[in-house]
Amino acid sequence: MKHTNAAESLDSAAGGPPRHEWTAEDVAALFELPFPLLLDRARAAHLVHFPVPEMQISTLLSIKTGACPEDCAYCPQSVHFDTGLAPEKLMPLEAVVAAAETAKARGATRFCMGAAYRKPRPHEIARISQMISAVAALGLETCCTLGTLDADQARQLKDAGLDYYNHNLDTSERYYAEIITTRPFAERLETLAEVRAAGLKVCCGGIVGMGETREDRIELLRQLATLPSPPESVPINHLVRVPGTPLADAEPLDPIEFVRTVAVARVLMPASRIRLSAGRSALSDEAQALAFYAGANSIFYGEQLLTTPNPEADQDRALLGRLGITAEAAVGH
Ligand code: SAM
Ligand code: DTB
Ligand code: SF4
Repeated sequence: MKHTNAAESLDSAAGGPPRHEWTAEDVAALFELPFPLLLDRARAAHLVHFPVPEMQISTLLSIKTGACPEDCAYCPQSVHFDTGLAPEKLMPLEAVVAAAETAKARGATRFCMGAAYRKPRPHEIARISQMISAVAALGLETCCTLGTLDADQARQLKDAGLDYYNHNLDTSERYYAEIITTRPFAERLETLAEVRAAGLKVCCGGIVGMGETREDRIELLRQLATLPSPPESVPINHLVRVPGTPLADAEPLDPIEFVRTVAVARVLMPASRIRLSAGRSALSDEAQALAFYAGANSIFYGEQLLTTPNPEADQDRALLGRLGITAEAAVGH
């Protein structure tokens, strides 16, 4: 079969170095593989880098909520949409540390602090730097997502002890223009370059189920895999449809297509952690199990994402137990 051969000739799953020069045709050929063959390919890629069935567990905290000036059509925190969300100022240091201690006690190894900013201001960077240092001192990996950063800001966060910076491409460059008008796609690439230059690890992925086409998913994954270095962490979010946002009534993505997206991400970025990110509440245990088999090996753990619900921690513990997947041990600092 033509499409099978095309994809086979492109594989980095055989143990060779990850390749960065994927074309849209290459990526399309992977999507078009019969589902069992795609899973075989993803599984082979996965086992080269992750032979042990372990899940990396992150916990999210919204350290500054709502009233965001951006107009991201999916987001409950944008000031442009009435989602009934109560805005909250930047949290005090002690409250952030208390939340990080709880997350650690529950088994998280990474603590992600998210803020509804377009770009943080100097005094905000100073306060967040204190939070990063305090969370790192607990022995947790640290991650922040604060919007656009310039070179100085990225360096300040690095100096404070930040491990990862999350900044998503969200979707293809073409579809992006229909989803966000207040922040150009190119600015995202610039922020990612500054984050890399500062020596931070990159967490960068996107959202599916926003009414995009498969071509958009292909283009998103191609762009992620061909960044100058692939992101260490790749969150694949399934849109959480929030009433009041323009995407409240978006058609949910077929779970099989969702798993295909995870599997293709795994083949394209074999050494990265692929995170089954927002939207797990809408996926059955079986669909999640299939996504883990297809290469997802990181989740957000805890009842709340930033502003929307996530599966209960007990439910997740039970699911991982049923699947025989253990939690990755803390890395230590
Ligand atoms: N304001 C910063 C920014 O956008 O860069 C950081 C916080 S923002 C909430 C982080 C990411 O959350 C977004 O890039 C988007 O991918 C994801 N996100 C936001 N709302 C979502 C939703 N309803 N469903 C799925 N993912 C969502
Ligand atoms: C990411 O890719 N997903 C997380 C994290 N990065 C910051 C955020 C998901 C947010 C879901 C909507 C909410 O809870 O507000
Ligand atoms: Fe603001 Fe981030 Fe939400 Fe966009 S995704 S509206 S930048 S909080």
